[in-house]
Amino acid sequence: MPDYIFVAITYIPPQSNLTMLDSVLKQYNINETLEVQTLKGGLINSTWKLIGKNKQYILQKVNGDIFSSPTDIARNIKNIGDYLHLNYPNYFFVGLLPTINGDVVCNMPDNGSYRLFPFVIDSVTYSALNNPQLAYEAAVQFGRFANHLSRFPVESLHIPLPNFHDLSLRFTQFENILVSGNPERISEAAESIVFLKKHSDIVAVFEGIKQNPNFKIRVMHHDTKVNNVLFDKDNKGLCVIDLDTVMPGYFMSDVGDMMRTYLSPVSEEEKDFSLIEVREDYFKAILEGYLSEMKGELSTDELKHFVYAGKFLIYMQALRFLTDYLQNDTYYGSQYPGHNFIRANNQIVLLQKLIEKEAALQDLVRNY
Ligand code: GN1
Ligand code: MG
Repeated sequence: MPDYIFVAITYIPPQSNLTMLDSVLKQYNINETLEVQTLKGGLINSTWKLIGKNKQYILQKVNGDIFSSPTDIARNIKNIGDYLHLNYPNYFFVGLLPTINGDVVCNMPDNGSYRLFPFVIDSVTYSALNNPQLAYEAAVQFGRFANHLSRFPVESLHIPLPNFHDLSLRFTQFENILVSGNPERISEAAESIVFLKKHSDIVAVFEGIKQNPNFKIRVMHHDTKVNNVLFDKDNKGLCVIDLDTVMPGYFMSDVGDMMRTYLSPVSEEEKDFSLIEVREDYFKAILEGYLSEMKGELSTDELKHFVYAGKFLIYMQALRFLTDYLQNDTYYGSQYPGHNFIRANNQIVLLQKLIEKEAALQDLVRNY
């Protein structure tokens, strides 16, 4: 068994985890001594960076409670990678490494599914942005991803999470939990609940979009938060990562999550809501970056809803965090009491700030 040096972790992994790591890495024929770092940032899967003498890897355990078929997801990633490689040979895509059996996912009996990526040496990620140029670079990356896949057969994709960004369904789930959820938490959240109900016009607009043929169903990433872009040492965008949720969807999913995570100087984890802001220069950077790749693809109706995309996604994330709080944190988990309540209220403040600036941002789109 190779040696593992664990760093940057908050607990010593039990022997059973080491044995599991050993068995997984055998499947990839990796025998060298590795430094293992636990990467935090994603809320769903577990992620480690493995540092060997010459090679570095990203190992992930897919959360099987949420993703029922890691193999189908791996197939999506492979099919997209093959398509991009064929049609855009210079496009930088981080694909999955095969096991010794040639599989792109490593299913361990009774212990879930793992997968391995090469680590992109010298790449960096950010959880919040302090420079609009980074927002521009990230938006170019997601725009390019969508543009290059605009002729990919969208219906051939496996749908990992059915109705994932169906705002109508998210709203119904929220309404249902107000009946069946934790009663103390429901009383505690009364103000937030009133706010979210008051803004259900955002759902009504979505209902209209579903009926409008000018909104195209596209290959969307569905998780364009800023830590899903790799940058190089000079802060140039390198590529997009975390392709679990790539599936058919509307442009608002990708543009909206960029707005949700690039506009404010602080992330969804921030407890001091006075620090939440909507920065116009960052909006301009997203607009210019995304449209530099997607302008020819978006319809007039879609373009008119560019600002709406932010409202759509931030509102949905607030619903999802609050719903989870009211259902005792069964989806996102919680690292301290009230964690998902804080996250939900953080997103509510962000939505308020966006609505305050809506007219000004709409002008920026009009004048683009
Ligand atoms: C989850 O696990 P992660 O960080 O990639 C979630 C996204 C949310 C995000 C909020 C499958 O993404 O939809 O926007 O948390 N992914 C899933 O941070 O639910
Ligand atoms: Mg994700």
